[in-house]
Amino acid sequence: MTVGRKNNATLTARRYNSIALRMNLKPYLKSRQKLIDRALDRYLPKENAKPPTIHRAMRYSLFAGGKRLRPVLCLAAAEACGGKIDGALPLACALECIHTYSLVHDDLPSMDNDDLRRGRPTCHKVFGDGIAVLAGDALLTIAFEIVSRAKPTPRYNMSVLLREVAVAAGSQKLIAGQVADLEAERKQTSRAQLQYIHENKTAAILTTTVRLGAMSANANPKQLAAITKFGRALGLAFQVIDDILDVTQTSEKLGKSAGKDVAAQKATYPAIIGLEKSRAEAKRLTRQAHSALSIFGAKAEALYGLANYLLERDY
Ligand code: GRG
Repeated sequence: MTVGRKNNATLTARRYNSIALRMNLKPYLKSRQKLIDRALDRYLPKENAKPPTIHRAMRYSLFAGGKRLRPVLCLAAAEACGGKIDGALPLACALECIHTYSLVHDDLPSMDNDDLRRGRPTCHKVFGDGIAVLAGDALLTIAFEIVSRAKPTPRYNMSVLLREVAVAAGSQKLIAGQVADLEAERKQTSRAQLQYIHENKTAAILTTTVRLGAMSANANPKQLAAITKFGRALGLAFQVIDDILDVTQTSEKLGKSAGKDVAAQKATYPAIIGLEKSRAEAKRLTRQAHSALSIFGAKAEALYGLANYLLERDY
């Protein structure tokens, strides 16, 4: 980094820090989560819609108390690019459905075999393996139906939006990351392989989340590139933090089984580079995410605050 760019990043950080101090993130998150929950409730078939079992299972996992970080970030990205949250809402909800599908499938006995998710028994524990597989499938499928409700913008038509979602959820991104993760268990994993897993399993969906928000605001190429940089860095930071929390927190606090990564000999940052270096890496990536926001000025204050919020989770 040149001295000039470094100064620029420091200035941006100072400016945003003073804005972020003024922004009270808790009520902001609460009101956004409410808005997203209401929209998801509208988009999903009712529990008693035929066949009720599948709709109960979909809703059980979708309304289990997730933090809604991806949709909140999608709406904030739309605002950073000068758009309105209404235009981004279907895209935000679609991504939450994909995220929930991935959690339901990840928890299955044939994958991570987990009993606890979002503080309650996992989908397959309540509905059985077959229905949990189908609930995941149905959540993935409905995501595309929800995307089709979005209003395309002059630079991004419906096929661009659909492709963006399909690629992020597909065999070369989210599923690629999950495959690499499964194959890395109980094996020596290099830092480069670990980065591949994190980029695809976690950062790809997070990047698409913010890109879709930007697209709903008809972002120009420079804005979209900056949002993409932000999403990638934040996605990687998020996963490093998640790896740290798995080691340092209790199951009760996490709402999912803690210590599972170590037990399954998973490839994680703390396992490969140690806890202290992992913390430093999470901070470095968050700084990188912050400096990507410099072109947006005050419009990106929520994105800036959200990145800080993720970093400052108690770990
Ligand atoms: C099954 C194709 C397929 C993929 C599974 C989601 C996933 C990939 C694995 C789950 C385990 C994991 C560590 C995923 C990385 C992303 C992550 C940290 C998810 C948890 O996200 P939060 O904390 O969860 O936003 P909530 O419940 O708040 O939405």
